[in-house]
Amino acid sequence: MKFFTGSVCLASKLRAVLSVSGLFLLAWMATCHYVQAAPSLSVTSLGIVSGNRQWQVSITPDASLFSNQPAGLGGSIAAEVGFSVTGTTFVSGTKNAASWPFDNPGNNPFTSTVTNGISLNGNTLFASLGSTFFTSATPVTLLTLVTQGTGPTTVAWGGQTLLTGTPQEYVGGRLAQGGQNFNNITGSISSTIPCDLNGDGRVDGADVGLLFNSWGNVAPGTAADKDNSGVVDGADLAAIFNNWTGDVGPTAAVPEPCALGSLVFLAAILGAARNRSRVVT
Ligand SMILES: [Ca+2]
Ligand SMILES: [Ca+2]
Repeated sequence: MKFFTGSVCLASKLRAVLSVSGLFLLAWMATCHYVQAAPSLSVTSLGIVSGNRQWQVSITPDASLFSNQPAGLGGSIAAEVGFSVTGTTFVSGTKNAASWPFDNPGNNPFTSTVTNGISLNGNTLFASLGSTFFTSATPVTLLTLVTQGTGPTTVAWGGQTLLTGTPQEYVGGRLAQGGQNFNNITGSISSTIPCDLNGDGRVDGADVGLLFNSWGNVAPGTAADKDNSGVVDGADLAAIFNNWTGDVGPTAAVPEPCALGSLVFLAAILGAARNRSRVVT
């Protein structure tokens, strides 16, 4: 479904079209843009907290889907999204209950059953939640995810397919707003570790060695110059020690130098689900 960026824009352009000529028509065509109206999902890394990684899942409503309701101009959102983490497991998934108080039923692609709210199972987590009435198109936290350990990993989302029907229909994660379903909500985010100079997922002696190799005056942007002071010195060494992870477990047995940006992460992870998103009003 496509929408104009704004009714003011539409009205003013229509006047231009009606009043004059093709020149205005051309101007209208050049300045009015169609946009894809849809709420969106984003995930950010909150870094390492108490020995585990934390991630924040946020939803941004689309204001063009807001409608006048007794509570004012706005709308609610239903979210049904599966998450998967590579190489480790989920410790917890906690919803932002103030904004998402409703545990909706949703077909869980990982269990092939209908589950309500948040369902955690090892390295997968499924969330089917309904929101309060939003009146602003600003990001609102949906979930805080915690994954086990500090090693490098990737959290991916989406990837749902319908359990029933032939052929099974790929729908990705699903967000519902304004009485419409928006499918194919997919993506992934990979962790980064501050001061991991060789990108092996740990901050340890190898990184200290790299730092000493660059000791002294350096060019701007040198990786070991953590504070961008133009010199690699004790301050940068202190930064490494402040982010020290040492041996972080199983992932440490598989060094992958400089591989954080090139790891092939799982994309097709999630199972299948008949999605039953509904908008809570
Ligand atoms: Ca390292
Ligand atoms: Ca420095």
